[in-house]
Amino acid sequence: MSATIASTPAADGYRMPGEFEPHGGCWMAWPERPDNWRLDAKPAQRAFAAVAEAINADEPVTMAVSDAEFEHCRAALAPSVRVVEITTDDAWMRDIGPTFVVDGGAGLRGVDWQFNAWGGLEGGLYSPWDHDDRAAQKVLEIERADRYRAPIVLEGGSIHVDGQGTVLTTEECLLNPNRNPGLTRQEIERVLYDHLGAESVIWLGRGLYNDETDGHVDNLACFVKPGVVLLSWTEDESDPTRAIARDALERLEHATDARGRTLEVIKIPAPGPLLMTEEEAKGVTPVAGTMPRRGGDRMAASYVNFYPGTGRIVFPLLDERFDDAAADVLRGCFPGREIVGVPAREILLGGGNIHCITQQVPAA
Ligand code: KQY
Repeated sequence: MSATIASTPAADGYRMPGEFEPHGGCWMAWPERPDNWRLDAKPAQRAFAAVAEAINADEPVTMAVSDAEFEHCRAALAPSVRVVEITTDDAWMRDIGPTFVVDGGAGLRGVDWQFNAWGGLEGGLYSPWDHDDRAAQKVLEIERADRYRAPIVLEGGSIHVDGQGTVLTTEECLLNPNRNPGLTRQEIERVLYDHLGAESVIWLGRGLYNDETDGHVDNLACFVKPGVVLLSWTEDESDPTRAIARDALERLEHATDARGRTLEVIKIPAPGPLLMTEEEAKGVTPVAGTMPRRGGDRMAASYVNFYPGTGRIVFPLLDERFDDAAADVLRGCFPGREIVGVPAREILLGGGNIHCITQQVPAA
């Protein structure tokens, strides 16, 4: 049973914890749509299964899947991964799942944001998206967690929090007219405060170059603990991502968090540039109204797009030239946690990465 509550998490004493805090589990969704995942999604399914297994060794994973794919998905995953039927339009649980909030005791509830497929009919990635918009409510039913239906369009990948009152986000996404055109920056901040139990927003500018989400922060920067931000970084002056990263660094260096701290910024190398090959693009079945895939397209690749499990960090292996260096940075950020890399190019080809396809349930 999950009730819909008319108040807000902050009014009820709930807050979104930092993702680096302990978890009770993790949700994912099974990829299927052939207009986003090449070769009928078979390579992506293998990649999702590897991510699920890597996380499930540390904390319990639940996989949402359609009825059509149920048996195949069930057979592809270890019995200890829970598989449940939930219809979705694609497989981005970060963006369609609930943002869980806790009260510091046993209370666990969820914020169900409105979802419009990253921009609705103004540059969104597919239509319709109504199954995705109902997914968070279904997850909350299964978790027996009460639900707040938020008054704005927002995807989970567009925010990070430090769990101590600070939200990190980008102007490119949250102020984009294709999300909440009637709302001012201050009105959006108010909704974030009310629904995340926060008091302060640090606004970065643009997200990664060519990120089809309109610049989700989860590809650019994240908190690794209160007061410390990890930033995707390149020294390559010819890469358009360079100016984006420099602007983010400057904003972070001048920011203070909700507790009045200045931030320590740790840089993690960006992979690539990584381009989609002709063969990869050809494997996607084009459908009018969905994001076209072309050989040579620059992909928005980042090691910041990892899953911080309670005991292990599951991060994307993307580029042999940088994978080890990225692992070393993550090891320094999360002492005592195992650092586990999973091949993730097939997830990247669909437009996101490991953080985008996962949603943590905080320990309550
Ligand atoms: O990165 C994400 N959070 C979602 C990416 C969606 C891509 C759809 N093709």
